[in-house]
Amino acid sequence: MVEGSILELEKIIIETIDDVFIDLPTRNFAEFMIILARRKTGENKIRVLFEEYDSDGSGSVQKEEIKKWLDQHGKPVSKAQAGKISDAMDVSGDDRISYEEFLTMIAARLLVLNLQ
Ligand SMILES: [Ca+2]
Repeated sequence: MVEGSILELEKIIIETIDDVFIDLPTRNFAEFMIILARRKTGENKIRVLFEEYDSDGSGSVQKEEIKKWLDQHGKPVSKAQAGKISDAMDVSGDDRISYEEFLTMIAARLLVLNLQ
């Protein structure tokens, strides 16, 4: 995906993220991300959230970073669960989540929630 379409996807997400209804509590990872992103302030909530996961600043998120983040934020998961979450987002199969893959997951969930 070229940089322009990533920005386009970001824009669509930011425009719709506050409008969808989510049943609480949710066990859906994408919905949990939407809830967390809503609480962020500033222009780009989604990137701020992604950068929290990317604790080593590499530009992509690995399953160990997902586990570490969830453990630190009161949603502890096993290594296997973190692996499942990561595999679900990892469209390209390179074992790391790019920002584009992260956006794609959130956009897909927003679309489903919008259609309900
Ligand atoms: Ca990383």
